[in-house]
Amino acid sequence: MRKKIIAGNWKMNLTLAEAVTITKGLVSASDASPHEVMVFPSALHLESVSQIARGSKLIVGAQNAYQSGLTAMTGEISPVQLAELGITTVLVGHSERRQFLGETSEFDNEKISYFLKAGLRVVYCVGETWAEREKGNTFTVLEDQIKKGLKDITSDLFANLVIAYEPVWAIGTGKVATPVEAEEAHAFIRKEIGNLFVGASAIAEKIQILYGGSVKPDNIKDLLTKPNIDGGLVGGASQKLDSFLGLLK
Ligand code: G2H
Repeated sequence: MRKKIIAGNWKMNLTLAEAVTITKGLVSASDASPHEVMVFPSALHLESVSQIARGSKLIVGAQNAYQSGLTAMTGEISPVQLAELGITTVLVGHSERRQFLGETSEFDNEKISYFLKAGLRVVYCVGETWAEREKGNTFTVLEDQIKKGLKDITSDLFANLVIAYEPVWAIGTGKVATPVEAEEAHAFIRKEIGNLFVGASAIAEKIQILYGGSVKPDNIKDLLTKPNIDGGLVGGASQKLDSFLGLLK
């Protein structure tokens, strides 16, 4: 039985005061929730947010990190520095980073491999654009992102991997994939992971696959009733305390 994850991706939103307020409100709700609850604040807020979450079940993750120990890499964050704050989870391959910062699945593969070997838990984001979906290429794109992003990841590392399916056309647009569309993509992703190497199908059954893209308190329930949808990676609706609590409910 896969545990559900409700994760808030705060992106480059929220002031420090807002992030602190939401985090304080989430601590007891996370402790009471049967689900795993995560937040991904701005890197500048990680220290304050993780201090508030310390000792609770609320998981604080980084939106990005660089695949190296301490080194000359301007503007980036090492897992070593994340570890100092007790941060053990990191997002990789969000479509905003693919679209606007040129991240590729090959580059993400370097990150995933390094982070998993360093003991971090990775949430790897995949998803097609509207143009790709319209051309009937959704599954080809997902297959490519899975095969390239997870290339040479060994079976022992999969326990710390979570996938987030985020159709780019549904991100922050108010358009949500229907539960049927999302389930179809999730089932496909699980099958693709099962095809990665001999013995991978048992591993694929255990992987949590989250849906992301305009998830709200009023549509999350229908999405989560689908057998292959194991939670949500939520942007906008995670950035207000009431709304985040509504998602958990
Ligand atoms: C997708 C999602 C969070 P939103 O990017 O990762 O954002 O819920 O605002 O569409």
